[in-house]
Formats: sequence, structure tokens, C-alpha cells
Amino acid sequence: PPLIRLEDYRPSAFLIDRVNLDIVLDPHATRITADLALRPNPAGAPDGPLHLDGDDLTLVGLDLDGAPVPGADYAVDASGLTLHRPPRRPFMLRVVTEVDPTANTKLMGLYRTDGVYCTQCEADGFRRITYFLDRPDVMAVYTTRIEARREEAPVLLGNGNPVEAGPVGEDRHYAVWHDPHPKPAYLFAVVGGRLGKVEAPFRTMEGRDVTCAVYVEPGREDRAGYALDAVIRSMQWDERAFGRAYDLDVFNVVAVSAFNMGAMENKGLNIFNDKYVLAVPETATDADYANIEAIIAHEYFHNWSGNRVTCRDWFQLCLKEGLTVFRDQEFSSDMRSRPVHRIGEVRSLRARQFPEDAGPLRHPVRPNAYAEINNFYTATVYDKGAEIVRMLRTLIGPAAFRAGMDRYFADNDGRAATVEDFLAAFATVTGRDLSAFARWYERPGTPRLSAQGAYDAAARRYTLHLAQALPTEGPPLVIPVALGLVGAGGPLDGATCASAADGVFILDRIEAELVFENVTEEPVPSLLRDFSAPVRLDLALSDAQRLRLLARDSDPFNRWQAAQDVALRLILAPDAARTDAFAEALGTFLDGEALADPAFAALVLALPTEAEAADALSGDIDPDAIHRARHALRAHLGRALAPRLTRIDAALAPAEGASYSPDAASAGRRALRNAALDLMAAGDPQAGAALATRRLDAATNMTDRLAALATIAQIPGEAREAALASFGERYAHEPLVLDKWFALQATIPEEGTLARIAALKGHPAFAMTNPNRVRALIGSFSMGNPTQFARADGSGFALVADTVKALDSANPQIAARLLTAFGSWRRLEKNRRQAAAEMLNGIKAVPGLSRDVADILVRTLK
Ligand code: HT7
Ligand code: ZN
Repeated sequence: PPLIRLEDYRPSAFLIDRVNLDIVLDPHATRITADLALRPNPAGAPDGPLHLDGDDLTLVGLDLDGAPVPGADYAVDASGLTLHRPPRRPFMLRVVTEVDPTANTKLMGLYRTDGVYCTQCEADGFRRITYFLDRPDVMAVYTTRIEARREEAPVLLGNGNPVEAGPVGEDRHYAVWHDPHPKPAYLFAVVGGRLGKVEAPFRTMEGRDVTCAVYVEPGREDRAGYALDAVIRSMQWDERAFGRAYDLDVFNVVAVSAFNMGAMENKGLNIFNDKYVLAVPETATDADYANIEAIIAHEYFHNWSGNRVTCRDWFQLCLKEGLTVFRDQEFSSDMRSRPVHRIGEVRSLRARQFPEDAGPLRHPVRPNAYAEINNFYTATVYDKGAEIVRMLRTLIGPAAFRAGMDRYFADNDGRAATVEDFLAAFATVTGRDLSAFARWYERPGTPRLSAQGAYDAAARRYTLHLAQALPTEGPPLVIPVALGLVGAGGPLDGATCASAADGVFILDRIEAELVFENVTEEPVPSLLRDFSAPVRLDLALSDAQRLRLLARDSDPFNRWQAAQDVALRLILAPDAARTDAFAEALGTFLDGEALADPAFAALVLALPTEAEAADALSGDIDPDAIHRARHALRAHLGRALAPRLTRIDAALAPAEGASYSPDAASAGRRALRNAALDLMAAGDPQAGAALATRRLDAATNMTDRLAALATIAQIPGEAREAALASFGERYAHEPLVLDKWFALQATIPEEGTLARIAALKGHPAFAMTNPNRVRALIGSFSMGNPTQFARADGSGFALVADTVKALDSANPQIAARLLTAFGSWRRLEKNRRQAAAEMLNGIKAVPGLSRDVADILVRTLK
């Protein structure tokens, strides 16, 4: 597919100041009348035709300043509508289009899900509603009239504030919404349908009274309360942490069941995948509650970082996404345990972004070319983008960071901005040159940071040599390295380092030498504290040195990291004696503090995943060997720690009749108890299955029930099949719970899983038309079952490839995302590599592939 390049960016030749839309909803023939106030852009090209983007539209009428446009004056093709000789003055264009929302399986533009009309316009879905300048630097004020049959759509929602509503004849009605804030078309939304709601008032720090509401399928209102509470907390937090107040009279969230991503930040009308809204203890896990909180916050925070200040073009996507992920991470850290949350952030970065950055789909945080923008909503743009913002804060300090953010919002409010505009705000408030730091946005790949230390006992001096290396040529990056030294008894607080006085060294050269004075004993360096930069650290420490960090470091992240490092080495090079020593250290850790901070302890017990182990290898990966080694390590630890795990299990048992609360402390206790159960079962599968079955029967919430089922699912036998069947029956009418059940079965690391998946595809609740179902069954398999996905006989690859082919014409976005699972295929051992290549070439041979799939395919095969 042809590439769109950043260097080719030109301002639009025309602007649209106002958009009046009249949308008459109909299941098959929705009619959209768009009145567009156009004018030539003084900054744009002075002549040439006017091309309005359009996709899959039926043009019904076209008037210019009230008169029909003659057929010879315009042309329509697959990419849109061209006015050959547009006026060189302001003019009004009326465009009338018709679309079929029921036939819209791509879930972009206007579509129907469970009878509810909704829209998805980012990145380029508005052009599937009307012909338009569908680019983020064209910002307009929208007024939207929506009309529908009252019976079919009693609720009619749009962007901005409600201004008018009333009947139309006997059985129809309308509502008018006006959004005073100029916005790009990608933030447009309408919703129409039968929906129940919960609502709550909020008064902003500026004194504005806002009604916040969450709309859900009628009868599910009791499941919307947590999301509504998260909206209110997000509003409060953004005022406190960033001085940002909400700017409309209503803030609506609507949950729908068929949605391509997690949620969408349309101005005043956020539309959500129902998975990230609906929660009651019977159906939602602690992780679900945490995700709902984070995603509600993320979309709400976009109101400033994305909506008030938007992106000039899609190359600047990280400007809103990386920044907003950073903001939602900070919110969740304030709502929960900061260190525990940070570990979660880094685990997900390493699970998704590091492999992406090491494979064929690698790209800079700000890409400089793309074929299909929908393929660039990636872990790199989002998560590495957030890490860059975090590093910036570390580099300039929290006070200057906040001042810079204020400056950014003030300077760019109502504008479509760039990464340069963002950095300029911080350069202005600090007076610093951030041009070297800006390289983070341009350079793909994960840097390696290598460190070597030497201790001079006589001089009481420790010298640390740091060096950075990137997979691509170019000048060095600016890497903040938070660090400290740890002695046998704990941090060596008396040691001083002139170049890292505040505990952070800024490595802005290829290499540097740090000298610590007054070092009273041979230390272990604790580097990249709190994961201060998204790099891979090469530091040769012994197990004993790492275990000192686990026991003694003051930085919780590096304590956790130390245990992970020891475990990873034991997976890659199993060793019984060293495993015993590791078990002993874990035992001491558990005795000392497991019950004081259960959430943290649960993370320490969670060994690196098989994918992480694979990621540590440069090539010839054999997923079966990794699986066996990891399983053996878990079994060894489970046996060695059994008495402690039993004690933890007993100590954390909920009190009889205790009610469930999703708060972080309660979730932490459940997490540790369930981690203990899982490790016990690894050590003694028979006893573990029995215990897990008892726990399954006794569970009073989905977190404990699913954790017990997950443990049982790893142990072949009748008990497993019975437990899975009864869970499936119990939740037969709960699609979001069945998704967990699909995912759990799809990730069983056994040969029979392919047949299991084939059978589950025929389950009455499974539907290829619902992305959540596809992600649960096929996505979980491809991303979470390395031994079966990468089977040497190619049958795992075939399952995913067949799904990609089957889905491509109906929903190319989801098909393309599934295909990204092949991203690491070249690093597999030879037979698996060959099998993957065959599958990829098989897809390539399919005629008429979507741009989405073709783009991923071409890059993956390169
Ligand atoms: N800004 C949104 C990204 C998005 C999206 C959402 C739903 C369906 C398709 C989409 N394409 C892009 C979500 C976010 O990051 O907040
Ligand atoms: Zn976002």
C-alpha cells in the first residue's frame, strides 16, 4: 500500500468553521444532511480542486450556496468527492448522504450494535458518515440534530450540550446538541438507542455544574456505578493534579458491545466497549475494576490532552496518546499503590512494546510514514510515548513539568499541535534545550544500557561505567538513570556522587563514568530505579547480589526486578542449587512482609512470562523448551515454599460473610492468596486441583472464581473438564464472563487446545462479528499460548491465519490486529519459522486484502 509521509504534510487548502448535521436514523438507510461552512485556508495552497474524503457513502444531494452543483462540476470516487472549481471565498456546501448502519461490520463510521446506533470516527471514520475534510487540523463547531423512531431510539445523544428536543409526528422524535468547542471530525459522535442510565452531579473548580451519566443496556444499570464513580474521581483528580476543569454541562459515557478498541474520547460523549464499563463482583474481576478506572480516566483526560489541544496530523498521535497514558497512569498510581502500579505498567510495556520494538513492526514513537493509520495505535505510540513523558518529568523535575504542562495547554488550547509544540512549552519554562531529548520520538528500537562497577575498598570509592547502545545509527539519547548503592544492610545513604546528587544521572553521551565517594563496603548498584527509562539493562550481577536487592533495596521496583532477574536466569539456564537459594530468599521475603503488602508480594511471586523469557533470547526460540523450564521452576518453588504458601492462604482467607470491595488493598490480598494457590498447585498438582476446586466452590466473587478456575485449567483431568463445563453453564448469558472462559481455555498449553478452540467457535455466544469474542478466543490464543500458537506443525499459526482471512473483509482493523501476533516469527527456531512464513505467504495470496492487513503483512514479511 502507498505511504503517507510526515514530510509531505501541508495545511489544508480549505477550512470548515461550522458543521450543521441533520441525522435521520434508520437501520438501513440513515440520511445525513451536512451543512458545511467552508472557506479557503490563508495558510493553504491558493488554487486547485477541493477534495472531500468519503468512504462507502451514497451521495444523495450536493448544493453550493443553496443551488445544486451541476454534475460536471464534481466527481465521486472510492476516496471521496472532488469539486473541480471550488469558490475562492467562504461558501456553504450542503452534502446529503445515505449509509446503512446495519451493514457496517467494520465498526467505523455509523453502525449498530445490539440495536443501538453509535459512531466511531477516529481515525478516519467520519468520512463514512459524510464527505468531509477528515483530517485533525480541520476544526469546526458542530451542531447536530438527531431524529429517530422513539420506540427504536428513545435516547438520542450527541457532542456538547443538549439544546432542544421534541416530538416529530406521532412516533418519532428529535434532539439537538451543540458543541461550542471547535473539534476535528474524529471526535464527532452520536448515539441512539434504548439505554438505561445512572447519573451524578459534579461541580467543577470553576463552579460549573455538570451532569455526568453512564448509559448501558437497560437492566444493567447496577453495573454502571463503578464507572460513574471513576468519572467523578477523574474529574476531581485532573483539577488537582493538572489544574484542568471540565468544560461542558454534561459528560456522557455510553457502553456498547461491539467496539474495535477499548473506548473513544468523543467530545462530551465518550463511547466505551462495555467490557470497560460494566462491573459487579459476580461478573468482574479486580483487574476489570482497575481497567475500568484507568480507561474511564484515560478517555476523560483526553478532554484536555487530545480534544482541547488536538493533533495537527496523525503522525503526532503520541502527542495525545502517550501524554494521556502518562496521565492515566499517574491517576491510577494515586488511586492505588504507586509501586505496584508502576510494576504493572512496566510488565505491560515489556510484554507488548519491547517485542514490537524488536520486530518487523518496529517504528518510532512518532512515525514518519504510514500506509494505514489504524495500524499505528500501537504499544509504541501509547506506552513508550508515556515513558517519554515520564522521562521528561524526571529530567526537569515535577514542578517544572507541571509549569510546562500549564504552558502547553495555555499556548495550544483550541489548536492542532505537534510534538515540537509540546516540547517547546517545557523548553520555554525551563530555558533548557530539549533537542537532544526529542530524539526519543524519532529513534525506533529499545536502547541497551550496560553498566559495570568497580569497588576500591582502600579509597572507599565505587566507580560505575555506563554506556548506551541503540539498534539504529545516530547520536545518543538522553537517558535518565535513577540509581543508588545497596550494602549488606541496606542503601548506602552516606555515599555521594557529584553527577547524580539527587539520585538521578542523566546519561546524554554514549558512555560515562560515575564516581561514588564514601562507599563503606562493596555495594550492589541499584540502577534504573522505578524503571526510569524504557531501556534494557545489561548488568552482570550474581544471584546473591540480586537477592540482596530483593531483600534490602529501598526502591520497590528494583526489589521486584531483582526477583524477576533471578527467575529469568533460572528459566533460561535451569539450576537446582540456585533454585533452592532463590526459594529460600523468597521464603524469607514472604515471612517478612508478604502480609504487610500483599499486592507487592503477589508480583514478586509472579515469574516472568514465557513471552518475556523468549524476548530475552536473540533467536532460535523453542517455546516448548521455555514452557518446560518455566513450569519446572514453578513446580520447584511451589514445593519449596509449600508451608509458607499454605500459611498465606490461611491468613488471607476472607472472613465469613465478608462483602467484596474492589479497592486496591482488598484486591492485593486476593491477588496474593490466588498467586499462592497457583504456585502450590504447580508444586503439587493433585492437591492443588483439590484445593482449587474447593476454592472455586466457595468463591463469592469473580476474581476468586476465575483464579481458581485458571489454576484448575492448568491441570489436565476430569475435574478440569467438569469445572469448565459448570462455569460455562453458569454464565451462559453473560458474554463478558464467557470471554474470560474463552480466553482461559484458549491459553491452555496443551495439544488439545486447537480442538477445544474449534469447538468453542461453535458456542452459541461466540460471534466473529463481535471483536471482544474474537479477541477472547483467538487473540488470547495467539498472544497468550506460545507453545500452541507456534506449534512446529504450523496448525496454531493456521488457526490464526484462517481467522485473519475470514475476518478481513468484514472488519479489517480487527483482522490486522490479530495478524500482529506473527511479529516475532523470525526469531523462532527453523521449523516454526518456516511454518509461520508459509502461513503469512498464504494470507498474502488472498486477493483483495484490506489495506490494514496488507500493511501489517508486508511489514511482517520484510
Ligand atoms: N483515541 C482512541 C483510539 C482509537 C479508537 C477507539 C475505538 C475504535 C477505533 C479506534 N481507533 C483509534 C482511544 C484512546 O486511545 O483513547
Ligand atoms: Zn487515548
